[in-house]
Amino acid sequence: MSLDTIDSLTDELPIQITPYSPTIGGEISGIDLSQPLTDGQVEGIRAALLDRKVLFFRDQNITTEQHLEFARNFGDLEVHPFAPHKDGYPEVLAITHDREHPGQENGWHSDVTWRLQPSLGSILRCIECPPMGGDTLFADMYAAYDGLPEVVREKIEGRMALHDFEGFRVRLRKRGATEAELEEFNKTYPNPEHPVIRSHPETGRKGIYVNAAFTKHIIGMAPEESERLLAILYHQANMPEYQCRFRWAANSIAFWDNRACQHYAASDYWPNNRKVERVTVIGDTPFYRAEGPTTDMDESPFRGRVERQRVAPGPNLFKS
Ligand SMILES: O=C(O)CCC(=O)C(=O)O
Ligand SMILES: [Fe+2]
Repeated sequence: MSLDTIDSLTDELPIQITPYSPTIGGEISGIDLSQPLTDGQVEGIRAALLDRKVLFFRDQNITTEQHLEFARNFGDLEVHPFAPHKDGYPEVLAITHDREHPGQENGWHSDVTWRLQPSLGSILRCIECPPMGGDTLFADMYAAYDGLPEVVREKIEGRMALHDFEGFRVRLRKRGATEAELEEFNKTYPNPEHPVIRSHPETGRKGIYVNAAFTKHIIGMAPEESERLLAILYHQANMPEYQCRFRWAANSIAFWDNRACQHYAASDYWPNNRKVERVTVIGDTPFYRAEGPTTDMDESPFRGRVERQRVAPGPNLFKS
């Protein structure tokens, strides 16, 4: 869907969308999230999210209740079993970093892919912002998929990969969790298998759905081959052509589609404080469908080295 058609979707708008890059990111203006939204506004935001993969809002001085209310427009809310939440609000993840607790979300990932049903999206609000640094980067996983050479796609289409919450296990141990408690978590959150390439349930588009934080290996593949292909797939998120970058201010909000993009919080602001709060909308079971539109552009806008990169040892699969 083009940005122009989003405007004409409803009579309740206008909302304005300022794109951040050719395929990902858009800043929304003309909406006050402290007020209940009309159905038209919700539909407009949903359509913009599907097109842009991540939306940004500025100067939204809202309460925690209003943050939750906004998120509920898009589905039921998730309670994170491991990460700390805001006092009295189990559905609000509190992510606070300071001199004693440096930022640690600086790895490309899609949220909670260790769940059987990973989230639809997350709505992150900035409470306290460092004077500089602490940006969040987002990478378009459709574009990253579209940019893969045919020889790589052939090896991974239809494959499944195993996901695990290992990073949280390490943190839980540090916080003093016993092995018996960890065993309970392992039982409650058994390792899911998700498609390496996921079809988006609403747009039908295919995107890379493995991430360096939670994916372990590709099922049914020799370990070296799995490692090599995962290295190629993870590297796609690193390419600036597929990214946009968000500079936070207090009361800024980012709303990302966790099914279509990955994110990375730059940890370059220590020893300053950075405080954000996240509300997460529950998603569905990921699936793969062979057919599907690969791009909504006449031609890929990405040219040059992005098509010739070498990212793993061995033959360069990006060279045709
Ligand atoms: O702090 C951020 O900008 C993002 C952290 C993160 O990975 C998340 O909220 O899911
Ligand atoms: Fe995240």
